[in-house]
Amino acid sequence: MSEPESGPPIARRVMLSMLGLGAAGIVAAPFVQNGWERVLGAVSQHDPTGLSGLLPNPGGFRYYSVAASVPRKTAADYRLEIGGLVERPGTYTLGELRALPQTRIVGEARCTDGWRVPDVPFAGVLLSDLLDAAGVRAGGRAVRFTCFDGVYTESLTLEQARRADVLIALDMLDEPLTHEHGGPVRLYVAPMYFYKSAKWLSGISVTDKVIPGYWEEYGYDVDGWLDQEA
Ligand SMILES: Nc1nc2c(c(=O)[nH]1)N[C@H]1C(S)=C(S)[C@@H](COP(=O)(O)O)O[C@H]1N2
Ligand SMILES: [Mo]
Repeated sequence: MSEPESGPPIARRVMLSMLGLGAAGIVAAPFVQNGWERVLGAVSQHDPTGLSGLLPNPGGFRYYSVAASVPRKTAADYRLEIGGLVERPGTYTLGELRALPQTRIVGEARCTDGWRVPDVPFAGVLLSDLLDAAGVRAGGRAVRFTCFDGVYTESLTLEQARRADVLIALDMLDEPLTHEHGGPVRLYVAPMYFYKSAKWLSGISVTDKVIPGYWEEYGYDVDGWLDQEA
């Protein structure tokens, strides 16, 4: 696991320009409660805009978002699209996802920034069930995930995506996923670092090869296994 030396340059410019905005910028930023934490340099590699992780810190989590603002989606307007190299592309509502067989996994949430939360329950639909329902076509080798924050992306090989510990999670901590934790639907890749668990999931696309995700473009491993730390 290699950490990037510095955050993405564009995001850093955004952060600096936000500091210049002062109170107006802070009020406009939905995730920010305290400006001082950023000023003191408490900006993580995963949080280059400085917009997240500043809320009260329940149970050791930090809330991360690389997007400055994320629309809220409810059962009424949430949709998950599945497409790419599949026989039957389709769209699921939240109700349709809830109606499918649910799997509960208790795992660790471990960020490369150094924090970890053990024994976190996640529940939802096995990604493998959705892939089977869609019917992966012969050339399918990998899965690409997109998010309704409009920015974040992730990827898994098809073999990884079909594991029994990879969930399209609807619940976290035995409650419906909160907006801050990526609700109403996030990916949960139990055997990998938490950056693989894309929040605000809106798209699943089967591809012919792995397309590196957001952090992977900045040097993170596509294979983010927890048991192979550097
Ligand atoms: N859409 C989206 N998903 C994301 C991220 C993000 O910035 N945007 N950050 C990732 C990282 S680095 C971590 S550690 C976890 C943090 O999840 P949490 O905010 O629920 O604690 O979400 C992952 N999924
Ligand atoms: Mo992370």
